[in-house]
Amino acid sequence: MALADFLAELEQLASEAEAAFAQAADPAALESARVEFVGAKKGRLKQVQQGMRSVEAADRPAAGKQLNDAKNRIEQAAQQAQQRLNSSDQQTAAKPAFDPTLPGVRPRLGRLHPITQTIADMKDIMGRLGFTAVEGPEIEDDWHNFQALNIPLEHPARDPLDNFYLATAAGSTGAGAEPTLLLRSQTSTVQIRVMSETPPPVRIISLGRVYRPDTADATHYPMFHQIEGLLVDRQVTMADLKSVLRMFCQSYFGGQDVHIRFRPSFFPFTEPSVEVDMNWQSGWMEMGGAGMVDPNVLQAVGYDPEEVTGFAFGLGVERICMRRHGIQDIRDLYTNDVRFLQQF
Ligand code: FA5
Repeated sequence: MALADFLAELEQLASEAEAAFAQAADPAALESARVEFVGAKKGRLKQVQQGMRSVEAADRPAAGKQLNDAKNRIEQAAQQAQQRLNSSDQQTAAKPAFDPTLPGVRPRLGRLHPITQTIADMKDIMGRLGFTAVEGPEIEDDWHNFQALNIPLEHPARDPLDNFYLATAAGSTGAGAEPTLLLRSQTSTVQIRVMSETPPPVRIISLGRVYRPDTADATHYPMFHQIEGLLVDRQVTMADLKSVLRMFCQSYFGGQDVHIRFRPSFFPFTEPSVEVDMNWQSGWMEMGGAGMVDPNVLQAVGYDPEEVTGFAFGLGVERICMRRHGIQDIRDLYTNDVRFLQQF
């Protein structure tokens, strides 16, 4: 046999063996490739090796060297295949078997902020007392935030130090033809919006953010939430107001030992007016303001004060949430410390 033919046969054998070992996908395929190529008796390598006898004597050393190279290539391919299958075996063994009988694992979801939870509870309780929740804008004009609420131009409640006025297109804060705009300082604005658009009877609540340039301390924050309530009908009395607020507190605080008290006070848009406190630590904490809707306000929205009367209240949502959960400092609600928030 000519040396060139022998070498071609060897090359063909080696590359077929390499391909077969590379494709072996499981131990059985690996074993059958071994038998085919390097089997002790009938392996194809053995057969090619026997063909070396017919190569010219002078060419045999070169043929022998090439035979050894081919053997090495085939052995290496077999070893690599073995290693590949061993490591995929280990990976499969490392994975725990899927057990369809185990209970499912719940995804780790976030949770609602305590203020969002409080607002939902308040809507629920007041809804059961027959109050419909309505929304109002956070950017308000002078009419809804002050004028219609019986707060005249010279009233100290309009002081720029107590309100977040917005610069208008002309760059002023409302002097001249531009309307005065501000971030609403109370949800009482919604009373005016509702009464201007709806004839009596009215029975609504409105919950949302309000803004005041107050210095933050344990019970004050520059942005906070209020729940506003308004009921206008024939013969509504102060006793109705007190009953509704007591029922609300009883329902919201449940079995907790929470007492509320009413103190005479003054608001330009209610007459008489009260402040509502709840007991807190060894004293009292102000919860909100309330009173009978002032006849001037009823008139400003086109209602007849001889026909209808009403009560209104505006309570601080944060303080009520703090009282229920024993939160000592309002700032904890807005620091966004996950360890704090996870408790609710
Ligand atoms: C008012 O805002 C009135 N609009 C309430 C009202 C409505 C009276 C309807 C009559 C009729 P006052 O400014 O007191 O009232 O605020 C009400 C409540 O908001 C306070 O009692 C307190 O609970 C809460 N509050 C006020 N300022 C802050 C603040 N900076 N941070 C947190 N809560 C506050």
